[in-house]
Amino acid sequence: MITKIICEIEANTSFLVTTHEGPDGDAVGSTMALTSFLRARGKDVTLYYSDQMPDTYRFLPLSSSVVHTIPDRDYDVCFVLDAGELKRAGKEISDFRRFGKIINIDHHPYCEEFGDLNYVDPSASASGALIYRILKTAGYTIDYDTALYVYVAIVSDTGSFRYSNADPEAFQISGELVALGINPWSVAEKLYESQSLKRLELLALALSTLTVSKTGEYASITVTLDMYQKTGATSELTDGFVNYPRSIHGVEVSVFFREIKQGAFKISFRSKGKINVSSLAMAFGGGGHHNAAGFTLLGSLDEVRKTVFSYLDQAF
Ligand SMILES: [Mn+2]
Repeated sequence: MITKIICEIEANTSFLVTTHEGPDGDAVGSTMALTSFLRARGKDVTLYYSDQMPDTYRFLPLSSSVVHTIPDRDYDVCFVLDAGELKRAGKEISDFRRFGKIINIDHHPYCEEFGDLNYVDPSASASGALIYRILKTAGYTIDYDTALYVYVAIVSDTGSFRYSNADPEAFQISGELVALGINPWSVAEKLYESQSLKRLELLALALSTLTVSKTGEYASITVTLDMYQKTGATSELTDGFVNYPRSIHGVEVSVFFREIKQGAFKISFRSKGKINVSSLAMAFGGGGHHNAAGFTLLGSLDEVRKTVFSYLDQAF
């Protein structure tokens, strides 16, 4: 599959590169690594995200070339990375048909085969690792910026090498990137030690909603629309909030309720490892990984909480 993808790259000239809504570190890192490779090959590349990316990633050199509107033109190939399903790339991409081929590169276990080519490997730590394999196979000499993108992708998706997907390949690739000049502390400082005050103020409000189940096996926090108003924070700043309830001793699954509009909530699950939250989320029409999954529910906060908690009570 890697060879087929490289052939498509060689044979074509214009590329649209995109990823899922609410881009995270892997989404940003993998698309930027691919973009810098394609541009180094003299290709004409548009890097498009349906949503704004979190400020955290603004230090990445290619962040200035990200667009949020698809240009009115045709492309030979559309790359969709780390998306799981095409609709997660946003409505503009799902409706966009002005490309010859679509290439899907992903590591989600239940990735829909929506591409003309599908390079899906759930055993990979990050989509960034899949891009790295392609770049190496293509014989590309990884420059500093590309190394930075791949490193950000892997660090983000492995929770700084703490999650079970931090496999030998994740360490091996990262080792090569560090040898190329990547400084783990300076990246960590950018990603984790440069929070805005607004984010911490929002987190304080979110933590005040903490609930723990009777058995102590799951815990939740909530962010509502009025909390954004109170703090002046935006939804991008909630990235990582879901991990706090999970950090409690004995809690296996954390639940994060995030109000996306009046009467609609995005629910994220994070597992410590014993529970497969991807199958829990599938019961609600969502999906994800063993340790991280999500879905959307309509209703008031009380209704949504009741639905999710009674399902979890049964599941446990
Ligand atoms: Mn990923």
